[in-house]
Amino acid sequence: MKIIAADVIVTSPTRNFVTLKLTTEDGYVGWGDATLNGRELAVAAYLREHVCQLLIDRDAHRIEDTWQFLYRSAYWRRGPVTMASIAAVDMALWDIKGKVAGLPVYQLLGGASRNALRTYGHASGRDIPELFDSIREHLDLGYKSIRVQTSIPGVKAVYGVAAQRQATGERYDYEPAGRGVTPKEEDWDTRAYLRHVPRVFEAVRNEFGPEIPLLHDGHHRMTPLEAARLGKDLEPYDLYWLEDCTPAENQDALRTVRAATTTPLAIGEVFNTVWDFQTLIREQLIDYVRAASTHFGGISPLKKVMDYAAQYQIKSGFHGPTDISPVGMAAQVHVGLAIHNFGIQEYMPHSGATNEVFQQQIRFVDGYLHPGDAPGLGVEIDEAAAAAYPYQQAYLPFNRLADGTMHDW
Ligand code: EZ4
Ligand code: CO
Repeated sequence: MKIIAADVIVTSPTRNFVTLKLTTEDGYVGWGDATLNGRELAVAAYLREHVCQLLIDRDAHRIEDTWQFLYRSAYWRRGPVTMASIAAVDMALWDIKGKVAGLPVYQLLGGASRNALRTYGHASGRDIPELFDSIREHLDLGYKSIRVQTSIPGVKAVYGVAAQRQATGERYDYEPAGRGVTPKEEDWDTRAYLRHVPRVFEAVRNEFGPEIPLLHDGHHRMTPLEAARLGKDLEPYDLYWLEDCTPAENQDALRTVRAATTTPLAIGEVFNTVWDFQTLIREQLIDYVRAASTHFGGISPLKKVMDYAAQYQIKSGFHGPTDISPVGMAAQVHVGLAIHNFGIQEYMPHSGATNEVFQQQIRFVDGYLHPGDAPGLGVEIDEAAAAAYPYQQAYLPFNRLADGTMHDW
């Protein structure tokens, strides 16, 4: 079954998305997500200039061989631009195979291992009362597990606080990337952060009790020793996980954190191959794999890394921000439904405009997600709607310390 067309669609309904469309000779269409927040056009060019023409006349059924061809024939391996491009091809081919078989992709991956995926939502506040309101709102929406982020006294802007004003005056909400021609500068103070966060979790436990699974994202900003201290200080509050406590390029750092604390650790939203997880999984330095289908080369490698992690009782916690398109989200929800070692799925709904462009089957009911039973991934793009939202330049913010030094954001 030959591929006869490969097209890249860049659209910006609320935020930018890059989508690959593959068409076969018998009229099947498959969709893949290649969105890389703040660097979207690099992936679009990689696909348009270097990949699309290689897909014409290939057999759409050969998913694994096409993945290996794109990975190995480039010679230059890995990296977010390459792996988001390969991810889009992989997803689109799984979408086509499901449509040809008349089955949702999770059935092709072994069938459902559970009824639906439990999720966590993002609660946040500029202060404790605003945080409590946000937690209550998320519980009312059905979420059973809650990520907690707050402003830090003395820090003007910090990642993950929805009500905070961006430099443009808009609310942050779920989307940290700000539209405009330059990235926005924010500030950071690790000592203030380490003092404040345990007090926040103490207040949340006092108000909401011991049962709700609570999560927190350190967003790569701590040293190993600082992360070890935060993990220890948070132990009384029984976190479900502490995420990205250190920049995980230095994997030895995790041994220091691991030796110091029993707070569970989740890492890997910026990872793009199984090699990035090899040491962390083999040495059991993490508890949750934070990869996202879109940035990890697609459905095929996500299934493989989870099968490897299963040997060590390490579970999934796939990255699910709104910069993963509905296609990428569907792809990892199919994987999460099929694998035995599913942990939890991060989830926040896409905007109305995004849902107008991406017509999805995904169901969020009482805090649980299901990808639906449409053949393939279950997402179709309305290309006319997509064309009405042209690309708009946007950048993630960055941090500088009080003395002007660049710091991880
Ligand atoms: O900042 O995806 O856990 N979630 C996160 C995300 C990332 C964004 C960057 O584009 O850390 O919100
Ligand atoms: Co994160």
